[in-house]
Amino acid sequence: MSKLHCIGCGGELQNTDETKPFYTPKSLDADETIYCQRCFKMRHYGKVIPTFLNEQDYQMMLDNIDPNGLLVQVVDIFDIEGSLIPAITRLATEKNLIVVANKRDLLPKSVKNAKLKHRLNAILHQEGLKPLTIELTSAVKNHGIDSLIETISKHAKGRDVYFIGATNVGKSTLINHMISAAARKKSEPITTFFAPGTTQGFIEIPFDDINVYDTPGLFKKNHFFQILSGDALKKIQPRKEINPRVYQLEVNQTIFIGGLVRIDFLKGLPSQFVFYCGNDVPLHRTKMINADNFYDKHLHHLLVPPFEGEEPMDFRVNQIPLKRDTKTDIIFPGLGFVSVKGIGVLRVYAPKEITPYHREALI
Ligand SMILES: Nc1nc2c(ncn2[C@@H]2O[C@H](COP(=O)(O)OP(=O)(O)OP(=O)(O)O)[C@@H](O)[C@H]2O)c(=O)[nH]1
Ligand SMILES: [Mg+2]
Repeated sequence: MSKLHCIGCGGELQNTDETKPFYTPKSLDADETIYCQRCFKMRHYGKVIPTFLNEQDYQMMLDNIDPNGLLVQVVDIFDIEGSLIPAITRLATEKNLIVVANKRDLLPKSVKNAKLKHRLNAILHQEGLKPLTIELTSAVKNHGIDSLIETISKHAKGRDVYFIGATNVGKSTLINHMISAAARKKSEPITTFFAPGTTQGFIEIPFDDINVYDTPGLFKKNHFFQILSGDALKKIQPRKEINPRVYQLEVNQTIFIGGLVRIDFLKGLPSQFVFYCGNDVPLHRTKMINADNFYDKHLHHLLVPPFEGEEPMDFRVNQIPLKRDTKTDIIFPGLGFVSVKGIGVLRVYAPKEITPYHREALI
C-alpha cells in the first residue's frame, strides 16, 4: 500500500501511536484527505506544537530534491541573511534559483520596490547567490503572487519546483495563495502557523503541468524564536506595516528595545537611528549613566517583553562599528533592525543566544 501523507504538513501518517508524530485516529484506507492530529489541533485550536528538523535531517531532505529541479528559495525580508542556509547556497546555481523576498507588507510602502530589489541583489551576491531573478511578495496581502506564478512558469521549463528556505518565512502561505490566485482546485489548504516548524515533509501540489513541492523549513538558531514563546513572541512579531521610529541620539545615550536589547551610543556625532520593529514593541531612551537603574526599575513594566514572571534576558555585549558615508543596519533576527546614519561605535546588549549582525542599510 502506498504511504499516506498528511495534507497539512506532509508528514507520513500513522494511526497506531498517539504519542508519535503524524498520528491520526482515522483509518488510513479512507478515501479522503487527512490531516494529522497535530495539524488538526493547530488549525482548529491555534495550539503551538512546533517540531523541528535538525541540520542533518534538513540535509537529508535536500538530498531528496531532484538535482534538475528549480529552487524557489523564500527569505524573510526582515532577516535576509539569517534566512539563508549554507546547504541551499551550495545547491544553488545561476540556472536553478529564484529568490522570493516575502513579508514585503511589513516594510513601509514608501520604500520603492526597485530599490529593495537592487539592495537585495547586492546582499545575495555577497552571500554567494546569483539568482535568475528576485521576486518581492507579500503572501498575506496577496502582493506579487501573479508575478511569482509567471516567473515560475517561465523558468520551470518542465522541471519540478521546490519551495525551500528557513522555517516560518512563509513558504506554505505563498503556495496556498498561488493556488487560490490561479483558482486551482485544492480543497484543503496546507497548514501555516505563526510559530516555526509547521511543514514536516514534502507536499506535492500539481500546478498546471508543473509539480510544485512545499518543504519543511530549517529552524533558525540565531532568532528570537529560540528564546521567546507565547505572548512575548506574539508581541514582537510585526503583523502589519511597520512605522519606522526615528530617534536623534547623542553620544552617551542609551535606547532599549523592550527588555530584549540595549543599545549604548559610545562614540560618534549626533546621529539618526531609525527603528524597524513591530509597532507594539516599546522603545525607551535614557542617559547611558542611568541605563542600569532604568532597566532594573522598568523591566517587566515599561520594558516588555519579557513579561512579569518571565526570566530577564541573559545579556552578552557586542561592539558594532559604524562606518563613514554609509548607513548601517544592525539586525536582531526576529525582532527587527535599526538603521544608523553616521560614524561611531555602538555597544549592543543582546540575549546571549542571539548574535546581532550588521550590513550596509537595506532601505
Ligand atoms: N506579515 C506577513 N506574514 C506572513 C507572510 N507570509 C507568511 N506570513 C506569516 O508567517 C507565518 C509562517 O508562515 P508559513 O507559511 O507557515 O511559513 P513556512 O515557511 O511554511 O514555515 P515552516 O513550514 O515552519 O517551514 C504565518 O504566521 C504566516 O501568516 C507575509 O507575506 N507577510
Ligand atoms: Mg510550511
